[in-house]
Amino acid sequence: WSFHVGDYGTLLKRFCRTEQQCYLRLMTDTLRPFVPAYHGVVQQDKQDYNMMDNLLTHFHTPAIMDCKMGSRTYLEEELHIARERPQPRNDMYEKMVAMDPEAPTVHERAQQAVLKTRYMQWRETLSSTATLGFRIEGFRKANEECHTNFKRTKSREQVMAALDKFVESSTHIVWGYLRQLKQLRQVLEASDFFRTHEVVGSSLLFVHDWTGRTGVWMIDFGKTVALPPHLTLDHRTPWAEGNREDGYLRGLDNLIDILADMLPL
Ligand code: 4IP
Ligand code: MN
Repeated sequence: WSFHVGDYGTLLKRFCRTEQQCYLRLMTDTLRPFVPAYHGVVQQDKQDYNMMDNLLTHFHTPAIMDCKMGSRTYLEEELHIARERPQPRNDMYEKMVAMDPEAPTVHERAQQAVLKTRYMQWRETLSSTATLGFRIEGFRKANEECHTNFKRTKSREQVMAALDKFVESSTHIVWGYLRQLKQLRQVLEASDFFRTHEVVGSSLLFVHDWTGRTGVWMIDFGKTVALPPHLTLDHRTPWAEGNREDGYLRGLDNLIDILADMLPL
């Protein structure tokens, strides 16, 4: 795994420069309350780590969920690389046929390999990413194993059913998440960091426990990159190659909508 629990309520995640740059900027942005506090780089057994707060510290046997945000899960940059130096991957081919033996094309079958962008796009359309702008990656309820079988959770109804399982039908918990997501949306819409970054492959981490406490944080900035000067995103405009739009806020709008529909009228 790429991270582990450090001392004094911290978390160590394998060093990634892109992610470090994001955390440094985020610590001075209005988004700061919605990301784990960043504490710099530490070395352990010759490996560098980004050190941040462990968000689970103040919860009691928490339930956690990871939602990958945005309608695109690979960078435009990765698309350029795939064209200039295509590197078909056997591991992704294997993951693909394991889920659907019919999915690869004749050509891909002959190569026993698929391009990363093709694999990522396929995963986007199989799940709710392409249509709703986010997908559930997995969740773990208190004292249970992880549930990660959401690769085909695609329709609004399927997503709502999965969310309802995660919160165990608690309207109190749904209220808590809804309030925090609406706050997050307001802050995102005014954030300099957000306006000036393509945010891809980033997740929202949902945490709640039996005391009724809830929390939502933005995590995973390994593919969140600064835009060229003078280019900004609204994160809602549909993607067309070159515009760098990621659909993040469209996903958040849909997530808020679905949670609101889970509450009694
Ligand atoms: C994974 O596919 C996830 O999309 C990873 O994203 C991604 O890493 C992997 O690409 C890809 O194989 P599955 O979820 O279908 O297994 P995440 O890290 O958010 O889980 P990147 O680095 O693109 O985020 P590779 O190239 O690391 O295999
Ligand atoms: Mn992730």
